[in-house]
Amino acid sequence: QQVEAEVVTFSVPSYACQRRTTLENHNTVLTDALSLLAENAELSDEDGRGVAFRRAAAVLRSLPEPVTDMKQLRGLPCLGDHSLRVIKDILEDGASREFESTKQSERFKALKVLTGIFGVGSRTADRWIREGIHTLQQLRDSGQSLNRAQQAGLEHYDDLNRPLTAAEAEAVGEIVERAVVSVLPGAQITLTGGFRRGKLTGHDVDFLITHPDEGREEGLMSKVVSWLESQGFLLYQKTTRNSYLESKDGPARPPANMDRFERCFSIFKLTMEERRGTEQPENGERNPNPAEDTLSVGARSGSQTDENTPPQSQVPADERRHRVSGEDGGQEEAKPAAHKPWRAVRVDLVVSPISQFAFALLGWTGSKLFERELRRWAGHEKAMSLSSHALYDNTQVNTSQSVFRHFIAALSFCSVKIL
Ligand code: DGT
Ligand code: MG
Repeated sequence: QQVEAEVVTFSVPSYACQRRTTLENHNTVLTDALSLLAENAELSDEDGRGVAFRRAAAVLRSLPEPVTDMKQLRGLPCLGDHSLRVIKDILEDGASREFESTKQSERFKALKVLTGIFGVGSRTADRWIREGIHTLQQLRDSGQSLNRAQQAGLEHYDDLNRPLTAAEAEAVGEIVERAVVSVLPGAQITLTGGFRRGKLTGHDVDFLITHPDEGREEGLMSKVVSWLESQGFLLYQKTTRNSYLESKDGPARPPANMDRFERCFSIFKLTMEERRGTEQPENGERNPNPAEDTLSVGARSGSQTDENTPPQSQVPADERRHRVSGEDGGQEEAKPAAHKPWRAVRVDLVVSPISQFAFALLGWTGSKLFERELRRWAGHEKAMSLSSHALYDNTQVNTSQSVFRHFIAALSFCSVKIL
């Protein structure tokens, strides 16, 4: 009798925030399939199923080598029946029917194209699809009223769906730095989001701004935005003010996953000069008010609600950047961007008081699953509530700062640098 060939099994901690996951992925076929199914669930308002697929994908992404046999998965956390079925189909039959049919489905393709428009969430996309709109051209021809964000999103669709490089993120960082230093010397900006995690490409550039003296950051965002606007750097911006102190349940205990910092969702105009890192001429030919150009007459601003949700945030970057490729994309591209001397870039600016800076930085570094898992771990394993504003020991009152030190000590096995 032959001894069964030895099967390598893996040991993986339950929470994503307890795992060291590098950018190297040995199981891309499996994780691509699970990520696409997660994206489809999220776009269909099935968040629970979306998270389950994301957790399963994250476990496979953390493995040190390719999975070749279902036996290797024994005892691994976060692999539910549905995910295991998809993995099994791929390992044993070479393909998952569910993955293939979802990927090819007209509805999924339309949801991707439409939610690829900045300012369009899954509910709006779903409504448009029910009205027979599946492509950008059909949307343009439909006479649908678009809010200001969506108009800008449609206008800059190709740019905003093309991945940004780290060099472009750096160029944007220099502009933001110039803006911040001009309006409040001593203020500090920190790159957050995917680029802070070392990703080579991203869908936007995220920054956190603070000042070492508590309170000096108040009013900073509007000045930064005015400076950027006066220099012609903004194609679109929408600022939401800080609502942390005025909310009825804050500052005592903000609900997890909510963030009430003053923030600016924007679209920058990044010219070739900035991308090459050269200085702009003093008297360049910039449009002093380019944001006006993006508005078409009769815009019904506020008639849609998606502006209030974080644009594109439900959709993973890795999928987003391929939106316009393939059959749909080929026909959708309005004009080739090749010879344009600038590109549109999504930029998120967040202002935090220094007292909440560590939490804000942790919260805005991502990834989304990491953040979710960190909060789940804090709640379930440490009886603490973590948000982007504070950390509370659920068993005590008013201990956020000292608790944070314990928490960070406990986190030392993670590759998160806080300050
Ligand atoms: P990408 O797509 O290449 O830009 O990848 P990320 O990881 O930079 O994703 P992004 O820019 O959507 O968000 C950056 C991180 O900031 C994300 O991992 C979690 C956090 N974040 C984003 N939106 C919100 C929000 O509305 N509230 C809070 N608390 N955090 C957010
Ligand atoms: Mg980002």
